[in-house]
This record gives sequence, C-alpha cells and structure tokens, in this order.
Amino acid sequence: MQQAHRIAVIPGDGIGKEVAPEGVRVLQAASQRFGIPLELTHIDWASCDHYQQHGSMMPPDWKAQLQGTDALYFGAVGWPSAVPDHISLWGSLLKFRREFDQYINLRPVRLFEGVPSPLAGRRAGDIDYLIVRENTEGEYTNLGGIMFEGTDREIVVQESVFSRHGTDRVLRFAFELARQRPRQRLTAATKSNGVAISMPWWDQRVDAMARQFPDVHIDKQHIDILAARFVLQPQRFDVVVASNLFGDILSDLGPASAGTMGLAPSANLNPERTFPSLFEPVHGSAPDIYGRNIANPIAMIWSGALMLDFLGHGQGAARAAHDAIVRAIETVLASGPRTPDLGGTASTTDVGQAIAALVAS
Ligand code: GGG
Repeated sequence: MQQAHRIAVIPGDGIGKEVAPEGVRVLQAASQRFGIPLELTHIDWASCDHYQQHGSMMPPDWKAQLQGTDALYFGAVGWPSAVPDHISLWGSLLKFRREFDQYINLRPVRLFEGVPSPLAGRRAGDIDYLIVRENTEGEYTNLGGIMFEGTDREIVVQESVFSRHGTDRVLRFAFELARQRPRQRLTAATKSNGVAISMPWWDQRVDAMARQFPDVHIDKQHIDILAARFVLQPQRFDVVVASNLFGDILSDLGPASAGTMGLAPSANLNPERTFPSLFEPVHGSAPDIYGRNIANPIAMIWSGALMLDFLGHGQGAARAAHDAIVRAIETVLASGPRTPDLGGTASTTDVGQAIAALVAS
C-alpha cells in the first residue's frame, strides 16, 4: 500500500477561503482517479482571523505542527483593514518560505486558448514561460531601521542581502530547468547599471553558472526593459530567473498580460525535501471580492497540480494526475464556465465543479 502524501490545507484569508475548497475538490477527484492516497489536514491559523483572536498569525508551535507534512496547500494572506499587510505577510507566508527554506518560487505563466490577452494580437502559445523567483533573501529582508522616527530628521534604511550560496542555488535550479526545455533559453533579470554593487555581482554569478551550462542560451536584461518586453515581445521568454522583488513584480505582470491573475499558480520549493514545500496561487486575498463566490479558483487548482507533480517526483500517477488537471483547465477555459475576471458569470464553485468532473472522468 502506497503511503499517503500528508498535506496541510491552509486557506488563510479572504478569497483564499473560497478557492481552497475548490482546489481540494479537484485534488480529491485526482486522488481517486489515479490512486494517489492523500491525507489532508485543515488548518485555520496562518490567517488574520487567528491574529485578531490570539495576537499572532500562527500558534507558537506552528513549525512542529507542520514539520511532519509533505506539502502545504496555501490560499492567500492579508486582511489589511484588520492587520497591517507587513505583519500578516511576515507572520505567515514569509515565515514558511524562510523557515522551510523554500528558496525557489516557480511561477508558470501561460496564455490559454480561449482567454483574451490585454496585449493586442496575442494568441495562445505566444506567452508560455516560467519565472524562477529567489524566495528567501534579496530585497526581502527585515534588516534595517528608522532613526529620528517621527521627526523631520527621519532616516530609514533597509538592506538587501545576496549570499553566494543563496544566489548560486537559485541560478543552478533555473539553468537546470532551462536545459530541460526545448528552447533552452534563460533570461536573468538584473539592474546592474543602477544598483551598482549587488547587481553587477549577481551578473557575475550568472556568468559563472553559465559556464557550467554551455547548452543554455543566456540573456541578461535590465529589469525595466525586461518588463517592457514581457508586454511587447512575450514570445522571447522561456525561463526567467530573478531576485525576490524583481521576481515578485514580474510574476504579477506576466499573468496580467496572459489574461488574469486568477490563472497564475506557484510552487515554493525546498528541492531537497528536507522541509515541506508550499503551493499557492500568486494572487492575494482580494478583500474587494471576498464573500461573493466569484473568485477564479484556477490558480489554486493549477497549484494543486504542481503539488501532486512535485510530491510524485514528476513521474507515474502523479504526472498523469497533473496532466489531467491541466487538460481539464484547458477544456474549461476553452468552452466551460467562467468567473467574472474572464468576462463570465459563473461562480467559484461552478468552475471548481466543472474541473473536478473532468478530472474524475
Ligand atoms: N497566495 C499568495 C498571497 O497571498 N500573496 C500575498 C502577498 O502579498 N505575497 C507577497 C509575496 O509573494 O511576496
């Protein structure tokens, strides 16, 4: 008997609580059809509700509670009217990424058949790339402080941190990924003309890694022109590697250009599997639409497919389940129910049920 994958389902805040059940519905359909045993545990902390009741986003023993799981299936974080965003983010999602050393944030971007792109003349196939975002350091540090706070002499400093270990491991992952793809192209985001210490150093690390991957075509682009090309020439991109902040921005721009944030999945990976990896939609908690059952659940559902694939090492039943979920998403986007972000009137539940039914059949 195959051992069950132990998955902590953490809906979090806002529309996370609406899309997570649809993701679970599809996971259960895939589990049944492909014979993949799953042990799902529902977690209601890592949420602003928990913060309001207990004064913290998570219980003190959160790490011990999650350490034995194989993956975290996460919805969204943030309820800014009750908890400042930096408190909720650093109190949950960024803690998971750091403490579980999920140093890769893999974010696929794809324009699907039947989905209108805001970019004129773009068709399915024109936008199909992977963003690899560094996920534990870079610009996302809490190092710094404020001097003379509240006075007109106020000074604020926040450091960026790029370690050789942290940079090389994300670059190596991105080069290996690019090597496995037909086009073997890797674009490295930089800003070495303006950010004149850390970014020239980042470029040097890219060059050093490139020498180990002579089969990968490497292209370094400043983040400003790279962002423009995401809009003007998206078909140039295959794998894109970027620092934490640059990757965060690109991975909203990419999905927006491919129709909607509601389709963008992500995998926060600890490739060594020492700790659980985390799978979540790129979008946040969207308080403006929460409570109406209209959020697009596809990003959550696709993230679930990435999770199964990772847990099954991209092989056998896990790969088949992943492919079946992606095919079901393609079918629903081409001719099935659509949520309002795609111009439809269907509910979150309608879309989840339609995808689950296809996966089950
Ligand atoms: N499901 C993703 C989510 O809730 N994101 C909220 C957010 O602000 N994330 C920032 C980040 O990914 O760095």
